[in-house]
Amino acid sequence: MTRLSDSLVEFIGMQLDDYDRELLEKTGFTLKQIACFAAGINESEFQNFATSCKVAVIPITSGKGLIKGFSSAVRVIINHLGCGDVFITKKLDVAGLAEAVEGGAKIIFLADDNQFVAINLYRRKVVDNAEATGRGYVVALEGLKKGLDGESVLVIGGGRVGESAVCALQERGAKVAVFDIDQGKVINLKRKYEIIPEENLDDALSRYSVLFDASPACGIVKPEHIRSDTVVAAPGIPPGLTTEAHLLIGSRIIHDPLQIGVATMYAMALTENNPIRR
Ligand code: 2YJ
Repeated sequence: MTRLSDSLVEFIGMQLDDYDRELLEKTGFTLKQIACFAAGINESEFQNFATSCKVAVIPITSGKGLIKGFSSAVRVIINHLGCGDVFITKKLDVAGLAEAVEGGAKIIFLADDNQFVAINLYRRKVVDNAEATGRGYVVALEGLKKGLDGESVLVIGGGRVGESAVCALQERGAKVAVFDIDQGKVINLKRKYEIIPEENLDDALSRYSVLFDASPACGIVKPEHIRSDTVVAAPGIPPGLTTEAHLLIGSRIIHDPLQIGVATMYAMALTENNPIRR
């Protein structure tokens, strides 16, 4: 899993309105709508839950330590979705957790270098960023492509985000192929889902125009793979496109470091529903 960096998160708060406008132009959905669709709730239900729900973000120093701007980016994203009652704990780690609970938080957000979770303390529900990111980006891809039913989609990367995407893509009627440099991950996914395993990435990229890039590799999607109808959902950090491929694809790509994942975590943590699982 790629660790986020200060520079990736520092401007998220300042640019969130522009980000949301661009998302709407590309996908037809706002960030809130993407989160709600991914979590399986409607916007008014979301609003009802959100107004009565205090949220705390707890900075965590373990591993490589704090990422400057990470907690405030998470806070601003949740604020942007309509929750006015979000605070970052002044204390860190365990003391921060105690402060969050004593301060009446119903949902807490916390991340170390390996895992990023939202926990609804009242419902005893844990939402993992990887699962939420996969589900949120599938909704964004659906908007970008104007529907995924019957579409063939290549998922690059069979890790936690990739698996969540496979599951959500199949729920939306897509035919899903998976490539991972570690073919063992593809074999494991094939045991659980009806996927088409791909062994050669270059060859696969020449045949698919709907791509879900859940891999941390860069420079794998090249200009020759980009067709006029190619669309890409790229939650992986960095995105797998070369600079030239990125220029060619123009606005037919969704990529952000945190926004869709955090928004979807929040919506999933608020609701009682669990998205359909196998
Ligand atoms: O609290 C802090 O400032 C840090 N402990 C944040 C650590 C953030 N964690 C990561 O960057 C992980 N690799 C998970 C990020 C998942 C984003 N898709």
